[in-house]
Amino acid sequence: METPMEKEPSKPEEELSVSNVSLQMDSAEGKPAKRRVLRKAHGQLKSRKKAKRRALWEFPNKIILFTAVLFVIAVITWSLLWVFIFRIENKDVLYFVGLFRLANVEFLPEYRQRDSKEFVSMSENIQQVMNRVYKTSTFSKYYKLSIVSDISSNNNGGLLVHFWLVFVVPQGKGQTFCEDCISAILKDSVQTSILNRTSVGSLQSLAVDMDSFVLTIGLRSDYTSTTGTGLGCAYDLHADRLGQRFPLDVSAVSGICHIKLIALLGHVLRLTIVSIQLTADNCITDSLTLYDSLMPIKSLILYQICEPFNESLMSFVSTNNAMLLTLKSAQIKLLPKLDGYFEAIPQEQCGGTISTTAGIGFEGKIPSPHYPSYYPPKCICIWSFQTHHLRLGIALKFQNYVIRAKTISGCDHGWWKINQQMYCGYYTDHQTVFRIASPTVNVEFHCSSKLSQEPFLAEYGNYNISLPCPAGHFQCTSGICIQQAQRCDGVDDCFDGSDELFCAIPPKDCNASFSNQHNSFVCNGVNDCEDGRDEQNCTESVPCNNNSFRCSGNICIKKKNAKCDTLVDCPDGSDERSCSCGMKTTFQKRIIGGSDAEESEWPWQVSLHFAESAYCGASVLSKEWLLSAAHCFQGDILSDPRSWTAHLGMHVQGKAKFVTSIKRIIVHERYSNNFDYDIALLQLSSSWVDTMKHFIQPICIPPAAQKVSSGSKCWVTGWGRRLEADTKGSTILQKAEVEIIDQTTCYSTYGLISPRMICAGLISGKRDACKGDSGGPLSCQRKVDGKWYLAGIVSWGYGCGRPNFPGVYSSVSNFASWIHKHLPFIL
Ligand code: 4AZ
Repeated sequence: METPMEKEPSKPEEELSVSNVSLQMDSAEGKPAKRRVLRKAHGQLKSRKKAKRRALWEFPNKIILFTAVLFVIAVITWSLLWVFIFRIENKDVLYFVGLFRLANVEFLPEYRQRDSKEFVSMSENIQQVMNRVYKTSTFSKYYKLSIVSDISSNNNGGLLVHFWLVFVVPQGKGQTFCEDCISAILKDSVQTSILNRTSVGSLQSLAVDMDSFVLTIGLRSDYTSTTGTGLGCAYDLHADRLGQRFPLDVSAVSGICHIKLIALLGHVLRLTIVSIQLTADNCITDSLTLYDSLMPIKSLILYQICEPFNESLMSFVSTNNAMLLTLKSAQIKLLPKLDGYFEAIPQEQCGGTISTTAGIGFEGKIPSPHYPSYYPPKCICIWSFQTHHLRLGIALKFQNYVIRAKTISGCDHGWWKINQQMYCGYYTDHQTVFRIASPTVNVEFHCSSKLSQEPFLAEYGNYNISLPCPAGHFQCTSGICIQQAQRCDGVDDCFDGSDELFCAIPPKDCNASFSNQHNSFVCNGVNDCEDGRDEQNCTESVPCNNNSFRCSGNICIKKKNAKCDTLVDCPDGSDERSCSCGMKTTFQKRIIGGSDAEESEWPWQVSLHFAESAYCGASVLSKEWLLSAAHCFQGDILSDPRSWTAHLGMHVQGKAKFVTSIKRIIVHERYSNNFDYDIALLQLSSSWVDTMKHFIQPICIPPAAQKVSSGSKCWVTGWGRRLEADTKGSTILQKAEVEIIDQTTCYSTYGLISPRMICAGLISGKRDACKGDSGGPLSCQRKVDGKWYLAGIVSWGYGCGRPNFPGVYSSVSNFASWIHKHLPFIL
């Protein structure tokens, strides 16, 4: 290797390039060479050094040096940024909020003041105990602090301690911090008292009521405003006099308002909402949430309102002497406004002993707890009835509720124990009668939902056990009695379809006069005659009677079945307002890793047959429209609507209650064979009619802003293959509960996940959609109103039920405006 020092000094440009300098200095093998150079160039060294220094500052070297300096500065800045900013941002802060009851401490009014010495000393004591517990736990290195945010009185004695726990965890480690794990640590530290075998344990010297312990994950915004560490609007309001209504007129001044309501000790709170203005259509950014505690504890939500209303009063009752309202809004210009009042009311005992009179008929009423308010969770009412004769039983008549035998799926709207038999309660849109054929009847009602529930009022009375309905009457499945003449007249007089079952429908005669023909034919919203004569003259104003429909504004139109037939018949459109979706009817008599569905359990499920074979699934949106996956109709042959039939109200494959051909297929204009925009609307050639409503129901379309959160549970249904290796689909409709998987995890599996796709399944595999399920529904139930909505459409996936490869669905909320553009009347 030739070294630069061996070159003539007369060529300084070559010699003094930066690379040459570095070669001279760094080369270990260059040592003998260096010596040689030193020997050779001995007398020239001084002058060369000078030349070198001069040359170093010449223009090209200046640039190189400048670049090197810049590079060093950039490296240092990056390291500092990484240490001080990114490393901090790569951490998540998790907030947990909870409460427990201290049984051995009496409440002092001073505890209401956070700066009082009583509050400070009690909270410091509790915080120290919690610090000790979490600092010695497996989560010690993530534990940051605990804060006692409130100490309040409690109707059952002792006091309630409300607290926050804060953990700082590296990003992605959050999953290990489940609510149950964090609460188990504190609970385990409380040694259950063995001596008196009560559920009171001791946390150091504090007697903690273990049954009172609740803890859930909380929001940062709630943490900052309830601990006074951030901005936000907060009120503490007291109902400290009985029989007085305290007005509530709140406008949120910033994104979130916390309003604590506290009643006189020994009483509960009733909040009445007169009106509420909320602007957006999703519960995350805009909502009024009522909590059954002083802190925003998720598991103690009583009710959540996410839409504006000012039509009728709604009132809610707490189970203790406190309630928290949070009013949230994303809007800056239009702040939410709440108008109502609250009051302290006595705790109510429901139930009683009732001896009926000798006569037949309804004679009294039993209400839900705190009627007409929404009834709170955790209640038991026991009524004991005694009739005067062995031949008389007890009948209970409800306007909006039905009692049915308990099934394996839980009772979410109250459960009933009637003469040792278990039943579930459900809300309906019609009257029902429940009869107990015994002169001695014991009725227990248990509130079973965590949320407040709509009130009910049951009328009770005697009935003749051997003749439940008067002579000349028919007993519907709903229990109500209708006149025999109303059977098989094409009108659902029972409201459950039972009077129209097993009826021979007279042939339709398009040439005869329509005045005395069967009701399911004339003015039913479907053109049964080719020229549509059966649907003409249906909407003219007529006198209101049994054969007309009453629009709002007291106008009656000739078309009897105008309500919710997706055709606007009333001049003011009132016949198409408040139509239901996402409701499972009361008339209820493969998928991988699923089980057989019950008949009518998924009334929006459709099987699409191509050339007479089951090919895809779909969901009912209205009497005339279905929603499915675009890829089912890919290519010239599959895109021809004439090759398809839709099978609705079906349980066993091939045995549908209603079959029709397809009139039109609307595939999303951006669908291009890669599963993105995998959505299509199908128009039916003929509509299903109201008498089928017990088997066929539309599902709700989620609003654009309603995103289904990861971890929530939904159901996928279909007649597709039950195993990846199967060669044909299932005969009975299958259902499987699947979990929504977060977008990042799914993306890390597939990579190809667009914002219009959501993933669901189990990380362990096993529960999934498979071939033949495509186009079918991923149905989720909304907590607020119990309605079912279509979160996804079965689209694709790698195999079926494989571990780490969840099913991929089209995210329906992303297509809300596309669907509404085509079907403006859909809910
Ligand atoms: C299909 O071919 C299909 N595991 C649907 C869903 C999935 C796989 C295949 C997801 O219809």
